[in-house]
Amino acid sequence: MIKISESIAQALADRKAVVALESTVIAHGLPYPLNLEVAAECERLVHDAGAIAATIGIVDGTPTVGLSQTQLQSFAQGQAPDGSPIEKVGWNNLASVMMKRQWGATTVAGTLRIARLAGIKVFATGGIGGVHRGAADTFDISADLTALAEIPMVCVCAGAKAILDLAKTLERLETVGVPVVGFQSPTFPAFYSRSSGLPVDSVAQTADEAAQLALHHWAAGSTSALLVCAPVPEAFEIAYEEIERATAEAMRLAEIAGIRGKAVTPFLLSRMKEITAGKSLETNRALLLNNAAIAAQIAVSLVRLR
Ligand code: PSU
Ligand code: MN
Repeated sequence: MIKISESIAQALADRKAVVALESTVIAHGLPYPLNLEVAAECERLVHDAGAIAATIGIVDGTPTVGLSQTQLQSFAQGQAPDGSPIEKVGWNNLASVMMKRQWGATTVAGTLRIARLAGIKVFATGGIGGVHRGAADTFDISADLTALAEIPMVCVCAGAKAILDLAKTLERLETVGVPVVGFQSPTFPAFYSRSSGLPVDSVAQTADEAAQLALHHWAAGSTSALLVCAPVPEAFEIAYEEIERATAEAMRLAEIAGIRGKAVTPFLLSRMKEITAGKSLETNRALLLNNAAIAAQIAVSLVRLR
């Protein structure tokens, strides 16, 4: 039912380090051609750290682990070869995209599901989805949290996207039993900024420590993910107050435009880009690369420690 590229299948059979990467950030999170460059750079950084990169998406209805260069090109341009748009795929529409033989970019939730089917243990993204601001009225809570609750995977991120309610997102993660681990950080990062000021459950100073935490988490009977949160490198940080102002403005525009459901996150990210005059893109790129490199180190540690 899923297609795994030859080199990734071989790496998994040989119990080598593999890192899963998502495709929604490519198709719906970043503009072309920056998205294509970032996708390639993430894969290269994973390889440089001694692991195999597996970028995941739905190609012509088939969940595909290890997208080819030409497939990545289609995702980056947001269009299947026949010109139809590339769907954003979570848990609610995975089956229909498969059945209708469409192309789909997988979110954190969608990617984790396929990565588990492939037997991958480590995944990297930018920021996870979570509890949206105003969720008390809209009930908008990302399926990423459901996925993290159910799938045993090390998920490396720069916290949850800053457009969310971070305190409520942390509460949900606690409720579903996902350990939130700061990577060399005592606080939960706020995506564009290094700290939200909110405490994490524990701190890992090294990739080995993060891998050890994951092994203990699963040995203790848990079947959920471990969320490893790495702050964006300092040189690319945007001040928290600046991001708060931009977020408020982006949310105001979303309200006026009547944006709902799965269109909310891509809409807000692209308004953030305009409001910050492109600065948010540079930061998004930097944190994606940082997370991919850390995930690869953790994957290598996991293989060695097992
Ligand atoms: N991180 C980024 N950019 C993104 C996303 C994450 O730096 O575009 C995507 C992820 O695929 C995540 C999704 O799963 O946004 C969350 O969307 P929603 O809030 O609609 O569940
Ligand atoms: Mn949502």
